[in-house]
Amino acid sequence: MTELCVFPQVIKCKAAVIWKKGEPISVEEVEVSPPRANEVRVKIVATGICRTDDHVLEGEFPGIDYPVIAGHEGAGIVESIGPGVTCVKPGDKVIPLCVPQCGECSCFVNPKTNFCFKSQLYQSQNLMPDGTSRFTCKGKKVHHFLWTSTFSEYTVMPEAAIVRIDAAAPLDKVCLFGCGFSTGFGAAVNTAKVEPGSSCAVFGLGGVGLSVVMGCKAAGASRIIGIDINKDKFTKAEELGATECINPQDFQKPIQEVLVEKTGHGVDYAFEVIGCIDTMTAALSSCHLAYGTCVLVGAPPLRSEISFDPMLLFTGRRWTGSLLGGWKLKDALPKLVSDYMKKKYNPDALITHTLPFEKIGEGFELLHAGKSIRCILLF
Ligand code: PAD
Ligand code: ZN
Repeated sequence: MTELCVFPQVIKCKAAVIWKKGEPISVEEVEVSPPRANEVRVKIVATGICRTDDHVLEGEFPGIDYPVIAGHEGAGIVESIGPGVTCVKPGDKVIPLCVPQCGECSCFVNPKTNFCFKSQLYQSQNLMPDGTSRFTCKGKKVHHFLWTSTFSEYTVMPEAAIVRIDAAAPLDKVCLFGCGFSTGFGAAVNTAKVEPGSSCAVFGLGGVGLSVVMGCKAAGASRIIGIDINKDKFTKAEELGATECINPQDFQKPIQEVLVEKTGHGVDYAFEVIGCIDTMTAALSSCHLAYGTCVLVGAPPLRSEISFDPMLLFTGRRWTGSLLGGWKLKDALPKLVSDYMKKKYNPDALITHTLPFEKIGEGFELLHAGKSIRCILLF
């Protein structure tokens, strides 16, 4: 083991490869090269399935070259480190960061944002920073995704994209801090800065939307209206803090008109957590005309455009987006996890299914059928 840490070798392990967009995900044996300078190799223990991974599967995520290993909501243990790595050591429990903190770019130094110009979301190459990949399968190069690629038992990332967490943290639960929970909760408390007594509308009650509900509740919102076309999501939404839930299909008129009628002049905060153009404009229109804020959380469909009446903004509504809940993840995640250990948050409520990694295909079927909130895969 000591030798392995000093002279890391290529590791063969299982991973789910997406060979081409639109093709089913395929569990394969892959080779994972050792970490190079300033890189870390991690043994993933648990990973969630997020709708964003499905966007990669469907070819709806921007800047993806195939074949690729998706997965970005994972937690694991450092297996080996490359030269120059100081932030973690073998044996540390870690969470890979889908938005890194490079420590250098203009966003890093600006407290107003958690964006990073070194992130794969900005530099649309799904390879390591030196332009190469650490993954091969059947003799072919396989691409990384967001530098996380948690659908592989072993994965490599730059040290900017990893953070150590509490050694006692249960990895099969805190993997949700890698994306879903942090994204939704942070969209409410960081991006929108929901205030006590305010009214909120949450469009989409999946794992991320339910985390927005939890964030609105924690911030003291007095009215939290959940909106979904799948009524099966309502019970959990109400358990987690929604004060009422509605299905747009139950109304003759557009959902924004229903919400404006229900609240007088519209909600203080609306969140779009679906990733659909129509609900993005509906969410904006359902905000208070003078001081409502609409936060886009759902990932926009590839090459989509929105047209809307600018009067919607002219009267004072604000429209913004939230990436990973606005958290500077390297700084925020260890604290979020330690607060979880103190039972301050309950992301466990999002976990509806736990499956062995080999059943990843079943996990995606559950998501497509609207039966799961979060399905955790265990290696
Ligand atoms: P999910 O598929 O589990 O949940 C989406 C929910 O929306 C489901 O309950 C659907 O029934 C519901 N829905 C679908 N269409 C409609 C409609 N027209 N009206 C009302 N409800 C509808 O997804 P998720 O919670 O994992 O992710 C939600 C989105 O957030 C998705 O686009 C994902 O890519 C994005 C995301 N963004 C970030 C970020 O950093 N901004 C991070 C993680 C996920
Ligand atoms: Zn995600």
